[in-house]
Amino acid sequence: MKKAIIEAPVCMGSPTNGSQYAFRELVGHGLKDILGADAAVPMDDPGDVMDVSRRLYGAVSENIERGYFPVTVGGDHSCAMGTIAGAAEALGRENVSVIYLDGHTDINTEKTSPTGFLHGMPLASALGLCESVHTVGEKQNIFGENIYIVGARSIDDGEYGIIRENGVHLITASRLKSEGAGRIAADIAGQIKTPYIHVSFDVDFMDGDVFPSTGYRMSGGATLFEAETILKTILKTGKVRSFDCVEYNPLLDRDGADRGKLFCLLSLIAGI
Ligand SMILES: [Mn+2]
Repeated sequence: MKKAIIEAPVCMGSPTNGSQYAFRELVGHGLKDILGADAAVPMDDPGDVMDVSRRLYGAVSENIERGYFPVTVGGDHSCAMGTIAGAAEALGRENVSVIYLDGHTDINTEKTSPTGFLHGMPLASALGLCESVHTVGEKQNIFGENIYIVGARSIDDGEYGIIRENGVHLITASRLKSEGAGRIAADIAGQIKTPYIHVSFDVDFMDGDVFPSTGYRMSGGATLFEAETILKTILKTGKVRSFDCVEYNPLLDRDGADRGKLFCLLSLIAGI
């Protein structure tokens, strides 16, 4: 499938600085070749978090409709408000599952968030639980039973209730470790009933020692092998139709070692 890399130059949704440069850094070092992508689309004059998400909504849906596989490179994870809404717009919200690979659950609303940062809210926004000012596309863009959060190990109190009430699947990092990445990924692939999958991959899905170039370094996360196993199995379903890669901070990656790891993982997309 033809691929388009889309820039999400946004870091205002989080308290850290640097992830907004990831697209330029990765594309500058050859991400287009790694992915075999036909296009890399920068975003000029990005504006605020919601402005970026609304433009991503348009860019992702248009690219899918034109037969492209959009790979959105953030930026902080607030951009998933736009990318999930865009996939739902193009494919139909009942047709899309979201596999959310992340050390956090990112399902706070304005009311439950301890910090107020929008990068902790994209899944709540996609479920239609946030205020309209923090909503993109339809009020609700995805159904809870079609969301699979994998690898979380930092979950706020209020998020547990939202996950339960909305039937969201939560596979914590400790479960990933105890059951094994291969089995977890195969289970999810078997459970998914929709024809399409949107993958939202936060690099803090991986352990902070494995991949330190990110805003929130946390222990207990996935190894590179586990990340690779999960991505391979999900991609093999043939259902993945759009992809986000977020929260890589090139300012923290002085020797480019993490960029190399990321290229290894993203190269798996080249084959689809
Ligand atoms: Mn995240």
